[in-house]
Parts: sequence; structure tokens; C-alpha cells
Amino acid sequence: MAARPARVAGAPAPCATSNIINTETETIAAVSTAWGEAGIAVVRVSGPGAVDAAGAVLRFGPKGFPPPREMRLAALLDASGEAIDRVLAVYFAAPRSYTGEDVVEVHTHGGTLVARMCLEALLSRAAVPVRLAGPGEFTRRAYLNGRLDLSQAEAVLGVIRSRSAEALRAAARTLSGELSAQAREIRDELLRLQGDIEVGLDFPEGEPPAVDAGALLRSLEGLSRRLSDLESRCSAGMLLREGVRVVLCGRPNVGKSSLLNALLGRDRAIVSDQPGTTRDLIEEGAVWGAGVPVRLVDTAGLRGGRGDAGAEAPGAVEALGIERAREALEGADVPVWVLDGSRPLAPDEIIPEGAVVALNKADLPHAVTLEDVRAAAPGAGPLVRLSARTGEGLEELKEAVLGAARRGSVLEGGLNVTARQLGDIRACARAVEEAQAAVSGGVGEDVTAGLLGEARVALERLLGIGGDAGALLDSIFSRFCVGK
Ligand SMILES: Nc1nc2c(ncn2[C@@H]2O[C@H](COP(=O)(O)OP(=O)(O)O)[C@@H](O)[C@H]2O)c(=O)[nH]1
Ligand SMILES: [Mg+2]
Repeated sequence: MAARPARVAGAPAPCATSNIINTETETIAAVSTAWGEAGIAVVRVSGPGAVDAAGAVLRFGPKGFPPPREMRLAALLDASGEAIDRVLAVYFAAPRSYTGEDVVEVHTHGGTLVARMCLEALLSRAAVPVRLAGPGEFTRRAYLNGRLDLSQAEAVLGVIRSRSAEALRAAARTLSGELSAQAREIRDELLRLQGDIEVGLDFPEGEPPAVDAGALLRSLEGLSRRLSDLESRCSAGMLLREGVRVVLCGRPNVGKSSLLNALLGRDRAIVSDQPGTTRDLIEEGAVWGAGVPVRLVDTAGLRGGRGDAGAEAPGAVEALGIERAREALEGADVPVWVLDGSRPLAPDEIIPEGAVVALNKADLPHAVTLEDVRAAAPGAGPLVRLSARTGEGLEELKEAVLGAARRGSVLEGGLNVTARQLGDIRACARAVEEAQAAVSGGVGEDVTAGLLGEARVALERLLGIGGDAGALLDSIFSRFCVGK
């Protein structure tokens, strides 16, 4: 590898690529987080003018500009000196920063507008010239200043580029606004329904009710379906971003490590006929199907269902491994229970509910039929006979695992969301379900209206729309004719 360039104060950084000139004199800024609806956005400014530039657009409290590595609250100012957002700012002094230069990060509230205004302020209002950073320029500076080596710089890029083509497509779909468009439609419908009910509530006794329960129920059912579709697409997006966690479990010596190696196409885990060889978790990434990222986890063998009589008690280290295996099994998106198909099924074999069952060692004479396994574990997921040694059945296993990961939804239509956004969608779906129950149960309309309000607020949180009372009032009064 090429020697890292040394950083000499005041002197231009040595150039590794010819198009970088004098990185030390220019101050650059950019929005570092993805564009789109999010909790926060980070605007980053790097270079000798970073502190000046930040000082020109932020107003700190009495304690003033923060010392390095301390986050402080500040007001983001517009051109006239008015505060437009409350932000957090943190200063990293050179060379202890990502780029190796002076860096200030401004954390604004999410949504593209505030971040863009902050960036524009940094670019236009600082006394020192600040220009927009080019693609990857922060990382390029980090490399030039010896903060990262090239392989690390590439790794940063890899992470940014997402783990797989399908994850990237999910991100693009979300960025292109598919999620917000859908959430907004549902929110508008909730607002309309809530408005209908509240108008009815204000009518004096004896007047005809504004909503009929049948129509309301049908609307709510429609909303419920749309929300559950949105939810499953968002969970798919989460899986795509995080990777589907596939955990290989089973007794010692059934061939879990061999299966991991066979699925990866290389010898990652140690295979031996000595039971208890694998003691810790081994995790490796792969991409399956049409670009679905998968995290494969090999575990220590679980001896029997719940402690098997007759077998040697595991040593302390192996016992720890077994504990980790149990935890991994609980955290699995798709558990795969591996069995040795060349030996009869152990009477105390406990196959977890819903697990994909891999009946390994198909190259040896079969001692168990698929029917035996099905009878012993009626709650298990798909059964696949395969051989880690010959590779037979591996593709079928991958398909079964991806099928289980989809759980009825289409991974390929995934929307990339954060856990918080998924939480908001779920909260909305729950409130709509409760509203359905309230309407069918003939509970008062004020209760239904309250639940619809709750559902709507959850989506507004997702969309970053604030001040719920105003929107509701607008919706109600827009139905009244002028002059009333
Ligand atoms: N014939 C045959 N042997 C296998 C197969 N898979 C694993 N083995 C053997 O079974 C033994 C245990 O394998 P290993 O992967 O270490 O099992 P683990 O304890 O479940 O991780 C080793 O001797 C492997 O060579 C298979 O598909 N066919
Ligand atoms: Mg093993």
C-alpha cells in the first residue's frame, strides 16, 4: 500500500490524485445525511474556516461556542438574524476529526428544508469562502490527511452504497417519496373521517347523524388493509437494510458449520467430527436471490432439547457458547434447525416453532424421512433435505429461507425506513384497529374520533407534520359553507 501522506501544518497536503489541489485552504460543506424525511439531518463543514462559518450562522447560549467534542444547543439563524430552528452543534478540532481538519457538524431537525437552509447559510453567509463539497470529498480528505487508508475509505463507500442492490432500490423508493405519498393519503383520509364524526358530534340531539356506522366501518377496513400493506413493505425494507439474520442451530455434529461453509462457498468455520468444536457465534454476510442481504450465523451445538441425559455435560466454555446460541436463536429473523438425516431422530429433539428444517447429510443413507420430521415437529416451517458435502439441496434451502423471511410480503417491494418510522406506522395501524372495534361495538363516537386522532397523529409524526389541532379545524370548517 502507498505510504500515507503526512500532514504538515500550513503546507498543501501531498496529492494522491491529481485533481485534488491544496485541500487545506478550502472549506467545504454538505448535508451528510440522506435527503428525505428523517428525525434529524446532519450538515457538515470541514476546513480551516469551519469554525468561522458555523459561528456566522449559529447563535449559542451564554456559554458560547462549544469546546471540541461537546455538543451544544444553538439557534440556526436566517439572513436577518432570526432563529429558524433549534439545532445541536459539535466541533471536532483538527486533526482529531473525520477529515483530519477542523470540522463542525450541525444537527438540524429532519426534513429537507431546514438542512438545506442551514447548508445555504453556511455557503453564503460565512466571512470565509465555503463551497459545496464534491461527492465523497470528506472521505477523500480523510484519506489525504492520513485519517483513513484507502481500503477503509472504500469501506465507507460500501456502507453508504447499501449492502445489496435490493436494499439500494428500497432506499431509492423511499427517497423518491413513495412512503410519504402513501402515508399522506392515509393521513388525509383519517382526517376526513375524524372531521365527519366531530361535525356530527356538534349537531344538537335529534338531528340526523353525520356518519353512518356501516360506511365508516368500510372506510376503516380499507385503511387497515393499506396500513398493513405499508407495514409489511416497511418491515421488508428494514430486513433489506439490516440483512436477514439466518441462524443455524441444532445438535453438535449435525453439520451446521459445514452448512455455513457450503452456503458461503468457502471454509469460514472449522468443521470436525469432534462434537463441540464451534463455541462462539460466527457471522458472515452473503447476498441471495435477487439481491437480498443475508447475515448467516453459525452457533455452538445445542445438546438435546433441554439437556440430554446420557450425553457428556458441556465444559464451561462450551456452555457459554450454548447460551449465545440460544440468544442468537431468539434474535433470528429465520431460524434454521439442522438435523443429521443419516441418523434416527433423537426422541428429545425440540425443533423450534416456525424454523426452517435442514435435513443434512443427504449423501449418506437416509435414516429419517421428511414425514418423520413433520410428525415430530408439526409446528416447524419448510423441510429441506440437503447435503453440505455435495451441495445438493442448497438452493432449495435458500429459497425456503427467503420465503420465510418474506412472511407473505414481497421483500422486493421494500421501503427503507427507520425503526422509529415503522413504530409510527404500527401505532397508526393499532389505533385504526381499535377504532374499528369501537365502531362495531357501538362505543360512543367521541371515542372513535379520539382513536382516529391518535392514528392520524402517529402518521403526522412520521411525515414530520406538526400542530395537529390546526389541520383538524381546517378540515372541519372547510365543510361549512362560507358565511355560516
Ligand atoms: N457425509 C456428510 N458429512 C457431513 C455433512 N455435513 C457435515 N458432515 C460431517 O459431519 C461432521 C460434523 O460437521 P460440523 O459441520 O463440524 O458440524 P457442527 O457441529 O454441527 O458444526 C464433520 O465430520 C463433517 O465432515 C454432509 O452433508 N455429508
Ligand atoms: Mg460447528
